[in-house]
Amino acid sequence: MEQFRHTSRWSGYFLGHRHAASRESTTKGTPMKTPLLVGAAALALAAAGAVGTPSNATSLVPLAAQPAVVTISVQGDQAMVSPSTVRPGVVEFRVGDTFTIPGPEGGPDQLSVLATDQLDVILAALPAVFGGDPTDPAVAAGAAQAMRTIHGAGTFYGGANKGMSWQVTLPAGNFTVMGVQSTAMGMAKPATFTVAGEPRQGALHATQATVRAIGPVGNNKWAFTQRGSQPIEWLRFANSAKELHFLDMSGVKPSTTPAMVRKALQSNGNPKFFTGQSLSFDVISPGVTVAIKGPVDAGRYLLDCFIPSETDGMPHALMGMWKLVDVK
Ligand SMILES: [Cu+2]
Repeated sequence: MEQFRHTSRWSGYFLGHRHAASRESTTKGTPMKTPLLVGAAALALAAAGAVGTPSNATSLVPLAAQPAVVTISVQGDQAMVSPSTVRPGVVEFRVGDTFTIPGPEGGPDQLSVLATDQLDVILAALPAVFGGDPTDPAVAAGAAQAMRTIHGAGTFYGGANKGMSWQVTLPAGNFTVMGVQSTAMGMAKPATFTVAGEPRQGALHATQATVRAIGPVGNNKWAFTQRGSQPIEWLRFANSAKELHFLDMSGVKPSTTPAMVRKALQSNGNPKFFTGQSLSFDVISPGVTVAIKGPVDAGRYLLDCFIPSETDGMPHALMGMWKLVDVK
């Protein structure tokens, strides 16, 4: 499952520990970590206004409906956020492309946003999430407890790789930006920003498809819908379940079948069906919905999440939280 290590932050931790031996033989922190989709998103960003706003909308949409734009990045080992205060409502986060943090894993290449007044509790619990082999009952129990702690200690509003953008509705309060991929969790020193003042009008950007996490605790599933046959320029990701979830959306060969995925999940092998394309989006809490800026190219994808279950510590994907979908 080496591919998962490259395409997901939290799953990377989990599988990184599980496959510590094989990791030693690979070039640390380098290849395939920059998925094609991320590159495409960056290009779209560079093209700026060309993509975003239909010409007929520019004059009709009042300025108040435009989301606040917040840029998050890393300088040295310090997470950065600008501006430091925004009004409640839809916020568009743009992940800067300036950060590189040295470290065994190459440092965080994903920055995440959360609201918590117990950051120390979350940081202390994180190592147990990635504590090792989940078939070890003690490890699994520790991971489950850690997830219950993390779930209860904050609200997670997503996170994305450098060059990516997403929108989410934020209430008034204090928020933290941090990168947690480095082996020293939270190695990118957290930055904070404040949401305060008169609420802004406006809704999340229109999306052409929705990925939804559903199901009760211990029995999470994915649901996917694409409206019509419009290409996916923006993707909605909603957590309608009861546990924390991240989204891995990895391109797979068109011939990939559920049986092949099932077999891969049960083995330690490196599946051959991945194309190298992927969209990786960090944890959102139950009740949170985000709009992620794509595009997402047409093709077959594997949706998965490797967050340990709050029930028994088993990674969600190993409990059935994966789905093959065809993007038109
Ligand atoms: Cu999950």
